[in-house]
Amino acid sequence: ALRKAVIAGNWKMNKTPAEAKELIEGIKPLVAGAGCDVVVCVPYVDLATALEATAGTNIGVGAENCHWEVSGAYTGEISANMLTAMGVKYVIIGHSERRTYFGETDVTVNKRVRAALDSGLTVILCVGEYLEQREQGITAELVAMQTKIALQGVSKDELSRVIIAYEPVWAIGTGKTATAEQANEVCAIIRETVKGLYDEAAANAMTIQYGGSMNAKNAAELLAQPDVDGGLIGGASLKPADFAEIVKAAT
Ligand code: 3PY
Repeated sequence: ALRKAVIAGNWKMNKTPAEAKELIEGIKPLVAGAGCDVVVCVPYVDLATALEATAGTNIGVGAENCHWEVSGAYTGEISANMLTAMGVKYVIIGHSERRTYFGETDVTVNKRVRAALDSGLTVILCVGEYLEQREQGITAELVAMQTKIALQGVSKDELSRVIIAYEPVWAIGTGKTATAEQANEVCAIIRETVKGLYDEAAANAMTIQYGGSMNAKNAAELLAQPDVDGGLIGGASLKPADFAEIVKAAT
């Protein structure tokens, strides 16, 4: 790949703090000295443990979502400022599970992206189509639209803190992976969209990950694609040896 890869684990709703510590201790020695950036995105309750366990290592810590207000009457929500105050550096925004099960829309995704950037976080912005949309032939338009709306009000300078993850929803947690060519095709469409919104330099500098059942077996082929700059890793990020294998494939 042309850009430095970013491999980020998305733990989803898995691991207690004690289990998080054990998992990170398992990952640490296996990814030390990695040639790509390594991130673990963990449940809110695991953040303190993850930050402590990764201190002084090459592993960055991220949350899996954040709210768009700084504070207020939003029972159950966590603000971006709360995350940066803890030392968290990354946040996933707009994962398809948030969009599908928790009613998030392109508009709320944009608000969260704005808040995250305002508070200094690096955003891992997820976009991707459902199977019906792919079959209907609207993947390119849909993913371009998701990207445009999510980046509304984001300046060119701020783009250095935006990573986009292309996650075809039909490949998430299903064991189905997009072929390397399919993944590259849509990552390239996202890059074209960024070029249209900003310019060629911004598009060339943008880290665009593939996500959706990336694992130790298929990572090398996906990561060898010119427009795939890393991965957002679901299930395989919960297994140190598999996660490390993916990190190695990205190096
Ligand atoms: C998956 O690999 O299933 C993911 O959703 C990664 O975010």
